[in-house]
Amino acid sequence: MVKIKKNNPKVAIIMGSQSDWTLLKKTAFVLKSLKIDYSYDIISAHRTPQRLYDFASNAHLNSIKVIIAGAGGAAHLPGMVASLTHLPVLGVPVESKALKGLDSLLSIAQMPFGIPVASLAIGESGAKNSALLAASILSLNDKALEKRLISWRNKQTKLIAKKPK
Ligand code: RP5
Repeated sequence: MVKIKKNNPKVAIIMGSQSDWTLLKKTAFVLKSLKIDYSYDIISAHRTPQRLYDFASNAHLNSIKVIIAGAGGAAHLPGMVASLTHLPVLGVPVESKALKGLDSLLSIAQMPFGIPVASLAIGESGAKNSALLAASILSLNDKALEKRLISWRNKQTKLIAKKPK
């Protein structure tokens, strides 16, 4: 059973394999920069199906409000988790060796009607944007976070030069 951490994180980052952590760490970094608590666990749709079931069916009973699920190849993790919870599931397609993540993207994006997964871009942009999207969702009910998110966005805008060097 995946234990939800004692600081009552609102975001759960889950990933199909240890090998996904290099990418999903970037999600964690953005969440941290916005002062959002998160848990992070390896849950494989294929190798640990019971762990997946336990986590997904109990997530709403814990503090979790948004689930970020990263997986590569036959990336069934986000969809299977979404099938077991009504919480929003954000899917991050990990770049695979054989097909550069196109397989991951299609596995995550092509969900049947009734069980939605919000699919992000393949790789780093998707991983980082999943954290920003989670922040947007949480900020609907959290004014302090909303302020931090707006300030993050403003800082980003200021960093963009008007002319290329
Ligand atoms: C998927 O298979 C994982 O999400 C990972 O992206 C991919 C490869 O896993 P490993 O063989 O590196 O464990 O389940």
